[in-house]
Amino acid sequence: MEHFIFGRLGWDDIAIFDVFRDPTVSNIVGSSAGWLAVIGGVVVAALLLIKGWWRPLLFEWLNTTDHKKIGIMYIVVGLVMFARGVAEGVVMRTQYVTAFEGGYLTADHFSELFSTHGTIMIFFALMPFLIGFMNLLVPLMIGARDVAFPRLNQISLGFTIVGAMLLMVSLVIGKFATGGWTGYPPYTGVAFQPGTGPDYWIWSLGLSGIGSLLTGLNFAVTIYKMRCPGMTYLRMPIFVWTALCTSILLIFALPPLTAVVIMQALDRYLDFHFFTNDLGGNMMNFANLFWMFGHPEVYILILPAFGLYSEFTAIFAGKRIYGYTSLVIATMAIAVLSFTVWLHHFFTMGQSPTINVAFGIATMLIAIPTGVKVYVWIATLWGGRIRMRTPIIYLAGFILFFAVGGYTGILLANPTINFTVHNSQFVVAHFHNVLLPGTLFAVLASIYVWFPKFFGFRLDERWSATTAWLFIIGFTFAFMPLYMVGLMGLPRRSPAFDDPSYIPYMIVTMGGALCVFAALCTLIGTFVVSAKRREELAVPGGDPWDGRTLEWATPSPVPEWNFAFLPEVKCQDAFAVEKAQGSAYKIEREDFEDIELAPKSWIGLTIIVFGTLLGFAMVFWIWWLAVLSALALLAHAIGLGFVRDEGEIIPADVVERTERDWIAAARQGQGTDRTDEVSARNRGFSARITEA
Ligand code: HEM
Ligand SMILES: [Cu+2]
Repeated sequence: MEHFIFGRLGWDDIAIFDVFRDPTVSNIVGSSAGWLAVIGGVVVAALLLIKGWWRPLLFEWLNTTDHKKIGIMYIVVGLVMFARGVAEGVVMRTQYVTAFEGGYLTADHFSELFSTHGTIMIFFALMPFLIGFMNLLVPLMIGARDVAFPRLNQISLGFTIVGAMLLMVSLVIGKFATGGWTGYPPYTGVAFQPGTGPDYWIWSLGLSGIGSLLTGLNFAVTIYKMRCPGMTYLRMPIFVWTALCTSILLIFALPPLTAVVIMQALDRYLDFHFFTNDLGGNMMNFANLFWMFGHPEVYILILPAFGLYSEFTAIFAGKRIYGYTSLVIATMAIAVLSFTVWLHHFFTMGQSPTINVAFGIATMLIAIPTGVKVYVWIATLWGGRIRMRTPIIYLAGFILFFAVGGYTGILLANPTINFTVHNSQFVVAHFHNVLLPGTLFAVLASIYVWFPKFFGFRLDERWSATTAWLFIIGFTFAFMPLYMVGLMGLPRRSPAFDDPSYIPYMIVTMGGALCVFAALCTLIGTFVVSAKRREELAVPGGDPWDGRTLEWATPSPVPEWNFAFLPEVKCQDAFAVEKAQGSAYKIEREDFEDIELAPKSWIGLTIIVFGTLLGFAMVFWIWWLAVLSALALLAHAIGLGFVRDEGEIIPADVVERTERDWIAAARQGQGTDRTDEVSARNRGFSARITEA
């Protein structure tokens, strides 16, 4: 049935029509999701056209190489995908409530749901969130004008969007994999899944993985090479340290993923036998390679989050971080150890007990540096003047829950215990327990903290705090009961069960999931309400929370060139020290110079368009389109070598005027006391200026 023009794409693949062909409940749910995506896309396109937003989108955002805008785009992509992921979570939890009667979705549909949900949450929600924050903060925190390779940065974003696009397309055309986010063969091999599913998984991970690898290289070089004068390693903010470790993890962890994805593609497309037992392959090759990436990946997701917690804990406790050096050492230790434990993901898959024990002990060792960190945050709070703002609500939730998640991790690291609970809901409880309070809460809190820096106004406190409470309460009810049902024996990834005693727990967890969904709605509400009150919440002074690191020593929103002069630092927390000594907000030099911004580029858009076409063509065997798209990408990449493009020059007088206006305003500004920092009086000027 292969066709030259359409490959194996046929009418039956248009999933949004399934509901008309066969209106079962499962098809109604699946097609509705597809229609929602289509209608959403049409509405967005219409708005872009009617309101004329396509112009700024195209000429200010999609072709920019500004690290701040790229960071914002990463986070927006993350939020869109996160919304889909949460909705899928709710649908799955509803399935579990009806699972005693066999569930309202087919087994295949349920499997597709947990596969897209897991893939989305890990690769297209949490990773874009954290890489987004690395983009936003690292150059500013080290006193640089941009990352080392701004255009490469755009390329990374492009590849990430390609992966996300493929997942969205799979909602409408064809089916996604049913093999979970880990995609283990032989189940994802051609023999069991000849359709498009595993191929969607292969290309979305494969292509977005290129982007993540390039991000790692870019940020490692940025942090090694672009630090401002005086910014020695031990003066870097903790977040920069965690970004450095994450970059190194990305560089070493992504290649095994790329390798395993390519091998799986060769197995599926060209009948290789890397992972098929009967013809000399071995599935264990897949498991090992995948988790050589997969375990460091969880630290890619948690280390920058730890960095964010460290930064804003110091800010909202009003003192410097306790135990800076121990945090640095702990971060490095975790990064190194994270490469030595991958086997704990398959204790039950046939190694000798000796090997299991070695990996179990290595895993438990990670608890030591992680414990150090938790103590450091508590010690930072201790004796501080803590302000109970939204980020501290998230922090409190995090410290409590993360302790639970960490302990259950130690339980799972014990091979004997692991044999009884592996593949049960206990595991689902564990990883949501570390990922939601660990990474998601850090990201949500950080959106609150740094939003004013990049948009010029604060987020509404009441809405933000409500969102935080809803997430915490929702999380508790959605995931804590799963430890119990896991111990009682309910497997994960199971569309049905035959023991009625699970039902009450399932009802509670569905309630929790709905509460998380409500939190998602109030999160969106927070943005809407705050945007409406933007005048009142504006913080042109740039320093609404009495910040400590260099990014706060700029106006809000930050000008495209970041700093008029590259800063020179003499200590940690340079801005906090300057404010305390009364030497902040001074212009000591007159030699303002023209600043050349990084050139704009269209390579990102080329990648989004042709990368998505390439992935799609490979999934549906449309070979001519695949070749053409690949050639288009190659041609643009080669072409780049021949053009000499120059960035926009910001004239010295514009730089000077911006700087002087901001400083004059800061010197006259009514400084806010910390007690009324959420009131309209907070214009982003620290109280100390008026004292000085
Ligand atoms: C509203 C919030 C969420 C709900 C209700 C939810 C619910 C679920 C459910 C029901 C499953 C399937 C469990 C099973 O296999 O039986 C699942 C799997 C999973 N979830 Fe979530 N989840 C939520 C948020 C998140 C977040 C924030 C992440 C972040 C990374 C995440 C990552 C995962 C992963 C990796 C899987 C495993 C998928 C697989 O088995 O391949 N989830 N979730
Ligand atoms: Cu692991």
